[in-house]
Amino acid sequence: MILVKLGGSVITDKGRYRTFDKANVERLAKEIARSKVPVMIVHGAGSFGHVLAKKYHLKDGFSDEKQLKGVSQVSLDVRDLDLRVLGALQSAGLNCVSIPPSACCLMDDGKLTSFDLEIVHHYLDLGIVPVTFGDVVLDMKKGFGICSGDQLMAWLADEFDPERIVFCTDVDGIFSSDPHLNDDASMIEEVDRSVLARLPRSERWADVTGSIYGKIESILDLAKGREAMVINGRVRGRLERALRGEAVKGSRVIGDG
Ligand code: ATP
Ligand code: IP8
Repeated sequence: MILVKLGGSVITDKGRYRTFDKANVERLAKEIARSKVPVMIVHGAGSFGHVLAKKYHLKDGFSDEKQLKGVSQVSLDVRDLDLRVLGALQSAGLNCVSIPPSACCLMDDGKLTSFDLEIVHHYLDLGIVPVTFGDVVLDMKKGFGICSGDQLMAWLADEFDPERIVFCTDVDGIFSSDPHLNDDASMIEEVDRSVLARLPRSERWADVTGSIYGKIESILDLAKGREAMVINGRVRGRLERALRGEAVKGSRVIGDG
């Protein structure tokens, strides 16, 4: 089984609230279906999650009743996004079901501590593709919090030990600096913790889960003894070839142990 993350930068326009990239998601769905490889899918929240999560300070947990409107709206928005992704996957011929983290996950002080996977196992056994996503989740310490798709990827990788792990973003891989802001940025083919420490920090869009740096941190954690790749999900054919095990342009993340 291959664990795939469709990043928020690939399925939405992260700079514009609730802008779904239908064409790209439909193409990716067809690529996944054509590859005929068993997968489990996680998707990011993109502009359906990060914009309001930032506005209402949801990552910091409960401090004010006014935030509850934000919890409710973000929860609604990410479900809306998830339904659109599921629709594209189903139209491409993949039988899939949604696993909403708000209903089966718990966090403690911002860290995912519980994700009941018995149900996910049963769907996989039936040959149905489970699809989960970055969401607002109950937090035992803070009341609520934001669970990123990257945290879910780490949890699923530990439980299911996938053959390969593929993260799709809107750039070719991990670069020496943000390639959208710096034309001289060069792609780093092999990324380890020392690379993360050297990366200059910048943030183009609201991102409450640590942007690319939070992502590299999560991938370093989950990549122990496993192959994890960051590839460009906006380039036609790249995900399909990666799923088939062909060599594609991208960054390989090498875990600590
Ligand atoms: P989400 O977490 O919402 O699902 P995502 O998985 O698509 O999003 P982002 O967190 O948006 O991924 O990370 C990709 C973005 O990170 C790129 O659009 C790029 O502009 C930005 N970025 C900043 N620094 C770097 C870097 N050193 N290498 C690669 N991308 C970088
Ligand atoms: O897009 C964030 O998940 P991500 C989830 O995978 C929300 O970082 C609700 C902002």
